[in-house]
Amino acid sequence: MYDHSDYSNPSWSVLKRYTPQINYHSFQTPPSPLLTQFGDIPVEDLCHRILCSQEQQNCLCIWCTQRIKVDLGQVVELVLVGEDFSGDDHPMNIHGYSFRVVAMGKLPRGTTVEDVIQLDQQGNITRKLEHAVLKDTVQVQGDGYTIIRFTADNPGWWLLHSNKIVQIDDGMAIAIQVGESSDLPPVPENFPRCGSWSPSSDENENENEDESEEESNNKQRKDGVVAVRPDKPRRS
Ligand SMILES: [Cu+2]
Repeated sequence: MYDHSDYSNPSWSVLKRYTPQINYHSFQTPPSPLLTQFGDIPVEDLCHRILCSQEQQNCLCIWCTQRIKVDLGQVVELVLVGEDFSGDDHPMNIHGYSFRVVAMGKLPRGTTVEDVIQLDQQGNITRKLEHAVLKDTVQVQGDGYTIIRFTADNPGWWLLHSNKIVQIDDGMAIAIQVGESSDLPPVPENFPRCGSWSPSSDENENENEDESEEESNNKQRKDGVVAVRPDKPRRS
């Protein structure tokens, strides 16, 4: 996970590690719900580390609907490493599960993922596998690591994200896909569908004249319409 205190003011060409990220990517909200309209998501938006090589991390492969796919019933271990310029801590929250916190540690400034892998390979990280605390949100220290485990027995799409609002809004999140579509109940007939939507300038003007911002927001919620932020660059 990466973060930087000046991430609100970089030029887009130096975004790498200047926006809140997981695995070098900032999560881009998909144009339609992953759970009910997976087939409508452009495949190139569903970024995966295999698609985004080390070299690509330096170009536009930054914003994407990144995911980790796991099998239904698989025991999942995630090693969360705080590797960023700011040294900030990240309160990471998972949806759909509680997890066991099996290890946690604080390391010197400038610690990298590779350092943590090496530490583990040398046997210097001990996992508590009995009576480990059960949580759905846990702090990952800047320049530190937190290791969590859970059994992926709840099929679907679940978000893992920082609970700091500015960090989730700017992309410190990843979707965890558990199982296949066939593991889920079918989407009900006539279930509402939606996609990207932006108001026209005319609609904007009318809204400003006729409604307060709160009224406008309530109207959008009732309509079930979710707008994707138009100012974020998309992968091309
Ligand atoms: Cu959450």
